[in-house]
Amino acid sequence: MSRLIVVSNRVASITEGKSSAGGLVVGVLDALREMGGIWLGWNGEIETEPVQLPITHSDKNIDFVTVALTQREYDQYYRGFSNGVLWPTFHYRIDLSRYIRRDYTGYRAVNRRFAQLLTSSVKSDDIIWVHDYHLIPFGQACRGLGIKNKIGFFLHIPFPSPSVLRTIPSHRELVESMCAYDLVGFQTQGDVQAFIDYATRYLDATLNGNTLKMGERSIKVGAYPIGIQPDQIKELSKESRYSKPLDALKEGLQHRKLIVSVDRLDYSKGLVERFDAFECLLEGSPQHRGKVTLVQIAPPSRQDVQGYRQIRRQLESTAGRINGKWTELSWTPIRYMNRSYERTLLMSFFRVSQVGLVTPLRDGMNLVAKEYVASQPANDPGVLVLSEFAGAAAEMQQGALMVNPYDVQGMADGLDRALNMPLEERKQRYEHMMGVLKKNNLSVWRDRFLNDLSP
Ligand code: GDG
Repeated sequence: MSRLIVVSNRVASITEGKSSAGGLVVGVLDALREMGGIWLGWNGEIETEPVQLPITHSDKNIDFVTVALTQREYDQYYRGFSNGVLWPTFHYRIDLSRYIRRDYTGYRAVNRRFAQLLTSSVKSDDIIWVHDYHLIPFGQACRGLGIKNKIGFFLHIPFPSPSVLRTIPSHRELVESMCAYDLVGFQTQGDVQAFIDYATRYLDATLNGNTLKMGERSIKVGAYPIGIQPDQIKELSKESRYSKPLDALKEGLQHRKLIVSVDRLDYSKGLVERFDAFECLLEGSPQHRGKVTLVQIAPPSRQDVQGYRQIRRQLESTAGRINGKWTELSWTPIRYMNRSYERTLLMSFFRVSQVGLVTPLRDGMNLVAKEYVASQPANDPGVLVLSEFAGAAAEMQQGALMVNPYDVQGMADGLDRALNMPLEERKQRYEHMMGVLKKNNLSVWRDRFLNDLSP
């Protein structure tokens, strides 16, 4: 049987307990355990001297091969090009993209460096699975080193329409490099279509079924919506039911209704618009004043990238303004927390809430939307209010209340409807979404991708 080689920007530490690790990590680790293999990537450290040798440690049948980045590699590959150009552009925020040619050069160089790390350990029938936007040219770098194995690439974030993509000066080289893969997977059919549009229009590729032909090369493309492990999440959501933090949350609520939101603090997640929508609800529907609380958990991320500091300040001032205006002696409308919580606790917060509010301006998938639903009690489920621009919308639109995150009034109306939704309708919507989550779970995602890569 073939071994699996997983390549991603960050390699999860094996000390991460199963309950604290996110779904994706668990899914990839399970596949690696089953097939045996290697997980390769950055260890999260920055070294002052270029380090030549990777650090390898093994756990059962998995070798973890990790390297530190130099400060310059970090600045150019990670902070500069990946998070300063690709992330904003692929989320349609070209206003936040800062293209610097040497960052792009550094990005390619780190991709080559990672590929070189593989050359000594790759065996001829290994299957290579590359993850996400940090590593778009990794496959091409492998081909340049003579690696002929099956290599698949999965993009976790949206693939933008060609007119947006073309704002990145090196767009052509970037997408051409994706054609070194045997399979390129996206979260939604919309992303697949955007990729095909670009390849057929600007790279003279032709499409035959689900295969793009470009000169000598054939690339399979497809939508592989990432899933979760709904049964495990349900269990997690019950685990913390007698914990102190959950008690504290309930005590603070004093039987008020709870709307809960959880996102990395990122400008793509639509947090400001969401706070505005909550205020709009208070303004337009006085019956909710003093009766409902929005808990927003937003652990900071990428604080050394410009756009992230900006959104943090903007959110602080928006939350401060709204709370300043509406807070009463016994009620604070928005509880805004810049910190992370244990996974089990998050799921228990979901479970005791009446509404899960997930309103990104753009999102590849959004696993929080799926985790929210899986955490609900079947006999009294909360309502998911979901942005039509989350990848999850493609699968969940029949069960969730769909909103446009650019329409503040529309989101307020959605919240009002969710807070007043009768039990029967909530149950129907929940059952529908649970059906989808069980059918497209995390192992289905992984197995479909790996089977298509190496039938
Ligand atoms: C990218 C794409 C795509 C959040 N806060 C805490 C915490 N989380 C967990 C959530 C969830 C995960 O982090 C976030 O996943 P998302 O999918 O919502 O968003 P991104 O981080 O932007 O992920 C996205 C995903 O890749 C997978 O393909 O869906 O579109 O952008 O699992 O629960 N976990 C803990 N504490 C927190 O405070 N423990």
